[in-house]
Amino acid sequence: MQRLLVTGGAGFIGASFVHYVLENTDAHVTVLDKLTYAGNLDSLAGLPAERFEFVQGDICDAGLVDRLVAGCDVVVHYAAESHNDNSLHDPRPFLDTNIIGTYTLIEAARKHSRRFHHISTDEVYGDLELDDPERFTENTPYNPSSPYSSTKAGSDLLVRAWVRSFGLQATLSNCSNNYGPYQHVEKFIPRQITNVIDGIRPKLYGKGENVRDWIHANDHSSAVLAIIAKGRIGETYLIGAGGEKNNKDVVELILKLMGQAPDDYDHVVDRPGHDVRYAIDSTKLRDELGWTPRFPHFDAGLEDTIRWYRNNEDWWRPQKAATEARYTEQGQ
Ligand code: NAD
Ligand code: TDX
Repeated sequence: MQRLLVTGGAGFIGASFVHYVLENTDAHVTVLDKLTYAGNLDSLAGLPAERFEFVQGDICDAGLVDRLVAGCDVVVHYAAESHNDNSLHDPRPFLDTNIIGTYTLIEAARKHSRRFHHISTDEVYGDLELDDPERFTENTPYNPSSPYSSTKAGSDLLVRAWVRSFGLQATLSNCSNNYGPYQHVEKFIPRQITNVIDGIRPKLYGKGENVRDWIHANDHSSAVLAIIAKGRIGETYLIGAGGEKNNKDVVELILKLMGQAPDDYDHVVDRPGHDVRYAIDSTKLRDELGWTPRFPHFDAGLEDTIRWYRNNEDWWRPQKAATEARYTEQGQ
């Protein structure tokens, strides 16, 4: 039985991964999470005690990290400050967690010769024009736009350098935009679903023409497990499910699925430096590791996600008012 140390396991994608691993393998999972505003223990409720342990702590705490890494076989590193809008207002925590936190983990993984998998984002590649026929590949040059994506790019480069200079047994993955249960209400899709539930009109930045390449969080999890099992050390794998949609279409679909008029939303001030389009070419992952998405139908996945937010108001309600108050202050 493998012992996984999952950082950031109380966040959106980390929690989805923990559920996925416990349901689909016999691994033991230890979660290390600081429980920032983005972490929620309720996302990990009801997991089997004999295969799951939660440790509250900071990935920048070298002593704690050293002890936990020593006690595991594989580190799967999700913990991050993850929201672009926050990074534009207060970049400092992004540098601490995304750069120093990653450094702290790879130093421990190097010392104890542990397998390491680094979770990253397609945003490290910058953006594409709307009419660009190309998509991001593993060979696209890094060109991040925001404090968030630049710190993720920095963390990727640290991991690559530790592979090359110190022989760290690491793989990396850069995934497109995730959606599904347990996502914080600050993010686009849950913000709009919970706005509609609350009778608030959805808020679209700028014209709403920006394109994101949506993937269900469970498909991200199955790809990460495939890379941990079969990925080649030192390699990067792009994860995407061919889910390009512009923001306006997504808002209109949410409104339609929730029984509202499709034009019942507001345009608000645009995000500074707003990336125009992300699109992933996941050929390497599919051809080398035989991975395919199991939830490729965005409309059906979105309908399930809407149902989850309707049925789990207790989970998101405590964060909603403060999140909307912050957006209102920002004119968004
Ligand atoms: P999230 O903000 O929902 O969760 C982040 C988690 O990390 C939280 O539980 C938080 O408490 C924890 N954390 C933050 N700082 C910490 C610290 N210093 N020490 C320990 N724990 C800390 O983020 P998410 O959307 O689940 O993203 C998880 C990872 O996936 C990130 O690395 C992100 O860059 C990457 N990613 C996200 C997406 C997406 O669409 N959300 C897409 C591609 C990649
Ligand atoms: O209210 C909103 N209205 C709106 O139009 C919000 C919150 C967002 N948007 C737009 C901005 C983006 O074009 O929707 C799109 C998605 O926004 P976010 O959910 O903030 O995601 P994004 O900035 O694309 O980044 C996400 O995907 C890549 C994650 O937050 C990152 O952690 C991940 O790396």
